[in-house]
Amino acid sequence: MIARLFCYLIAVAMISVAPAASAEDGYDLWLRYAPANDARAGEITRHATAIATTGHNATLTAATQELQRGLLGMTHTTPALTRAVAQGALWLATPATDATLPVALDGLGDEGYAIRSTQADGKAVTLIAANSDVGLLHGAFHWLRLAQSGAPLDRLDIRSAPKIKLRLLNHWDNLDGMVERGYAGQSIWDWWRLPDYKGPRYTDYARANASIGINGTVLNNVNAKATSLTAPYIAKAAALADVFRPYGIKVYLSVKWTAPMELDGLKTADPLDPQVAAWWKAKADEIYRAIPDFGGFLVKANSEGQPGPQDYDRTHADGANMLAAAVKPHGGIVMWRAFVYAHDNPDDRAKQAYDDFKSLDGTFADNVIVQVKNGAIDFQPREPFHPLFGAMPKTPLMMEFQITKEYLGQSTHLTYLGPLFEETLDADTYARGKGSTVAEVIDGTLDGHKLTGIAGVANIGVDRDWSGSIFNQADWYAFGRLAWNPDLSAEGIAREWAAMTFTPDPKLVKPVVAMMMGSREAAVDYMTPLGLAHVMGTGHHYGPAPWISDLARPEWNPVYYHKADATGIGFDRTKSGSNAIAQYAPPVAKMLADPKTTPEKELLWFHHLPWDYRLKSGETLWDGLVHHYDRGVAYVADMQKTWENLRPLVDPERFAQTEAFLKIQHREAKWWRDASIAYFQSIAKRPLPTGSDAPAHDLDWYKAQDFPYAPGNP
Ligand code: GCW
Repeated sequence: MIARLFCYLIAVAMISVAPAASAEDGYDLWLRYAPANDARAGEITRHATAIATTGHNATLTAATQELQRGLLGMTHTTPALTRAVAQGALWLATPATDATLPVALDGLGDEGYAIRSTQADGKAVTLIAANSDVGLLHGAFHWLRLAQSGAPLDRLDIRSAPKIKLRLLNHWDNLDGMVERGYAGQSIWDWWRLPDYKGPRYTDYARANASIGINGTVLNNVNAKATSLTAPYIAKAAALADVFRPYGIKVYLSVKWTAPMELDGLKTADPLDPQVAAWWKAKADEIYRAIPDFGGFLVKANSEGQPGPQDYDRTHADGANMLAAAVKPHGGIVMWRAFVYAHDNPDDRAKQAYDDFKSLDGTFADNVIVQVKNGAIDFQPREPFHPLFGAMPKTPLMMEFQITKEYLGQSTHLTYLGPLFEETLDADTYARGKGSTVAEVIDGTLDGHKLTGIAGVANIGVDRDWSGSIFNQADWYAFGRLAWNPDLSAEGIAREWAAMTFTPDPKLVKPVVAMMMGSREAAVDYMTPLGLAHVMGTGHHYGPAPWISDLARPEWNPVYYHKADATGIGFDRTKSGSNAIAQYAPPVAKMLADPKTTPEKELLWFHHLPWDYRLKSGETLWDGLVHHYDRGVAYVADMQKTWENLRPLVDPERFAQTEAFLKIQHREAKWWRDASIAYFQSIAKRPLPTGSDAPAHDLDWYKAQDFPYAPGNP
């Protein structure tokens, strides 16, 4: 009896100390499928009494399994898979499985879908229809998004097709597991144990990406090693391609220009040398034997020390076209990066990519797409759109965004990138008159291109939460959603994400979205207000170091970018300076020629102005600068308060992570503010405006900070 009681007590104790089965560590991303309340669960169940489909293949299985997984999570019941439609069924169909469908599929391409509440055999059903199975998978994820976020499930009539063809992640993952500019731990590619061991995480990666419409992934760093093109590594990439294929995701590789020399002892990598071209053709053939749907190559050439065709007095187009010919017979493409600037070019770094590429317009092969960063320098908290957008009408240009936050607080700052992406996509290039947005350049509508693309440098690593923080997941999510449809709003995307990641309860969604929406501007305020840029610490880019001036190359030094001196601050890119503004279409150039018509948020990017220049607010530039820093810090303090109020609505683990990270962000925002003010004040020699506190330390203290082990630094 006593023994039995003892056992009972142990059992009770175990129950009370065992972690909740639903402990949240972020691994499930936005695919949590958390239990819905009774009313909502009933509603969801009524719209998914069964899953009807007659097709059979890995992609369809992925779709039906995802629906079953989602429904089990949300409603605690698993609908049966049936061949015949039942009342209330989710019906997945393509023209191949069902000759007559009560919905037109034209215009949906091979990745889009329609979702419609309709009748079949006299029964009310929700039809998910597409031209292809991958379209059905995307449709299934859309339906699950509606179900998870509390949206109505009846009277649906949705049609959706991607506006951009290539929607890719770029992994800057090295073969040794280190991720360049990665803040979420080591690479998720376990190269060592591939191809034999394909862990479950690869499938979850594919699910997450397919759920937001990403259809390709470049596995390795653009600072590439030739080794990734050897037979063992091709086999490893092929193993990953096998996992991703059912999810509609293709594999691509970054290549090192001198691979033919390094791997097979060729004497040159000259793109016009027939032996070099033959080597690449044979290499492409070898890759396609292992990966029949291989996507193609991504190339960083003649950039930051990487070799390239210019080493042989050839152009970027010569290089790109030679590689393009190698993959062309297999339907592959070449993505050639325009991120170039040279140590021996004394001209403004912001001008160099345009100067190198503009004249090559029209000379690229038809399976080459030029990949251009959103701005002309390098993923800064804010950059004006890159002048190449709109300037190469005969060449398809693809966008490169950085999802990993090299310059925006790395893993711990909550700085939602949706508004940054949106701002660039919505920017008007005026290239073919008013309304020629960057989005229209990259979705091909402006100049009639069919090959279109957008890439995001991934923020993914082996951390349980994938992205280094729960809120960084939103950047991955937003990138995918905007890649599918660049016209979506960053705010709407944040709403979807917050509802799925936490709860659809408006008591959470509203404040979380409000906090996210202003968070990037806050980072701009405390790091690089009014158009300042690239004042981060050398190498690791973590934290402020606007004083650095002693590095070998001028453009490695923050002082190069802000040009603060006794007379004022900012980079003169007008006629009196580098004249970078002339690279923009005339109406844009005209607007930027005058500080009064330049958007104030980009002021010091284009103009060097006196410290007492009057801002639109009436305050001096110096006072305004200080107020921006103040505002940035205050915003983070407000986010801390908002988050604290949400404690009852968020699970403890994810609450605690964000709480701790906001504390770090607040401390670092203050550090940014104080260090920047201490430094600029030593040059401007003006008092702080009334109400603004003096920096906590003197300038020397900030200069003495050192971060030898900051993550992500190659
Ligand atoms: O932003 C800079 C980074 C480098 C990166 C480079 C690039 C992969 O600091 O780490 O290298 O851009 O985009 O090529």
